Amino acid sequence: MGSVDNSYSAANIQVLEGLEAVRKRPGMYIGSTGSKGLHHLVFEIVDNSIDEAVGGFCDLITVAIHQDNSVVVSDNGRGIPVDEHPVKKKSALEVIMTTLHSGGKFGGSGYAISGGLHGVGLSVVSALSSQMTVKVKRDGHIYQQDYVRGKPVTEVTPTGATEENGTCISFSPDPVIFEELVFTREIIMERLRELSFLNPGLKIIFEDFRDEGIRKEFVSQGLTDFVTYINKNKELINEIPINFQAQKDNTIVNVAIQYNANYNENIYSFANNIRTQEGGTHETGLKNALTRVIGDYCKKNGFLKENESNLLGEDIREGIVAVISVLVKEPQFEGQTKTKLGNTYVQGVVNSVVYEQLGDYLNENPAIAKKIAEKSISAKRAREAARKARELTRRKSALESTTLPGKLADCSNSDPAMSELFIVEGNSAGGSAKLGRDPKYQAILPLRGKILNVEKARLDRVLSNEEIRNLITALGTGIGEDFDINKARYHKIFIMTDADVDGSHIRVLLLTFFYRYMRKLIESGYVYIAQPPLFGLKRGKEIKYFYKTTDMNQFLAGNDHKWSIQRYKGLGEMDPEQLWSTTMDAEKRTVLKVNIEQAIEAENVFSDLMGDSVEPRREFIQLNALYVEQIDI
Ligand code: 0RA
Repeated sequence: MGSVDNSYSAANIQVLEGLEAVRKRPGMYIGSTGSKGLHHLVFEIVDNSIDEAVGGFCDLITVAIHQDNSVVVSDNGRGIPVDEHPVKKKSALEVIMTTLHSGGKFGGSGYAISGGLHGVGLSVVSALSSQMTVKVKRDGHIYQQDYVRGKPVTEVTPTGATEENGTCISFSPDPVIFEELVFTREIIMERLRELSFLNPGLKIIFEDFRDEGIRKEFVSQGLTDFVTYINKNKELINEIPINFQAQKDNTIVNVAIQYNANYNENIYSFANNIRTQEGGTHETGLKNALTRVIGDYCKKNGFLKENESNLLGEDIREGIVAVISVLVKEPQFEGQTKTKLGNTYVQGVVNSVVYEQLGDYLNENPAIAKKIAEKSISAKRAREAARKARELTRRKSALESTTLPGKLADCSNSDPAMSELFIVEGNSAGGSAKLGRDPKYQAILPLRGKILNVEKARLDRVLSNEEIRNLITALGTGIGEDFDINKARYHKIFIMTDADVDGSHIRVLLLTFFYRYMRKLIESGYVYIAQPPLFGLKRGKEIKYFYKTTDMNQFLAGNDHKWSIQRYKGLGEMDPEQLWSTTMDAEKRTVLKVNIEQAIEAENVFSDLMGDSVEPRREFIQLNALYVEQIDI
């Protein structure tokens, strides 16, 4: 072990000032100090390992969350260089770990990740960690250096010999900085799965040693596996995904497309392995080319008459699942969340690549081309028919309706920021909730049974469903393209369902509906899952509530007899006072905020449940009948 170096030079002081700035305004570097920022720490390190993989130097990455909530990311890349930096006269490792914006590779693939909030540099992770250790395997040795809040507390020390190469970084997020210290398994798994789809052949192992623990290996054959994954259990138009890649103007373009028989469009775009949530030039290029090439095909092959109006983009995108991934030399990320690719020339590159390659594909695969053409034409006809029907009936749509649904027990408060809506499964639990709530700021909307399966319906049918119309009117936001978050009547929306299979089913349905038609609601952090207790332990007048089986077992182990166990299967088993004190009272309740990753996960579960094949649905129900308390979406 080395010792703390007390002789700081001018250069050191500058370094410390840089890292002080990171600690003073962490949000500037990682977006927030909540859950999102917390997870950025992991992704920053993983992105560095991914860079090694993109360059062809690494084929294995492991991410582990430990019981103390520290995270270890290791890879078999080249290892961070440790030799002396010619100017700074210090190990390159120390320079990289302590200097702001020194992550830039001195080599590598040339497609280094430098976008959005990623690419801020390892020094930022170090500065925001109460403890960090880096081990490097390189040049026959293992080297190690430790840091505390960004400052090295040891020299770069050789600790042993090895023939291998690689980097292993462990860190603990600093509790002084972060409001949220607990990593969410799903958020990390979702990103790792995505990275494995984007980097074929790369193996990514995920381990979580907390709670019951989990280990998962992600490895894929590329974007074709990505679209197949999104489409799993759906009825397909083309079984084998359409897939092509090309390199043009220093830009690598990779696209996979698979149509399903449903009506939604799912386009995911990535630039340099970063999900471009806000789209950008690559996505625009893809959409324009798709519309043009399928439109041309339909005209040329008689699916569309010469005098007929053209297909719109939305027509040819009905039922599409497409992923586009581009590697760009100097990516520019723009937009509110820096997730919009800005490089203008990329649009032309993608447009011409997709037009040519997909054009060839359609000509070479007439049977599939025919199915896609017919699906697009049928979407166009449905769109035109729906418009005519609207014009004819002039029926007030849910969007315009201003009278609140009769089933809604609204709150008296009119400030949305102070108002909460509980969407409650079943009329009887709805009744308890109405009696138990604080009517000043809590509104109750009971739902009768299951809501409509939105996966299988076009917007006009979604809107004709009464339960959904009630929900939309109660929320006040409108839906789809007319959605306006500023009109939300509540800033906290709780899904409150029974702790059984039906309950989780309804929760998944609602999340899917929000994800599909009111995504901003989730992105704005307005959607929550209420957490009713699973068990009540009674001893005389005393009652203790438990939300996890493990917690209750632990309690019982330490407090042996005399407690009688009550298991709450449904909300209806609790009286209004119990429902209030355990689940609704803002002072006492624990709630789960839904983030977009969880919603996507729900959407996947949803496909399992509501998709076209029966088997996964049965599996889900069997599994969850046994482990209902473990589902936490
Ligand atoms: C700087 C330069 C080189 C590699 C890396 C950093 C590097 C960083 C991380 C972070 C996690 N894993 C990593 N692997 C490598 C290039 C090294 C060379 O040119 O040999």
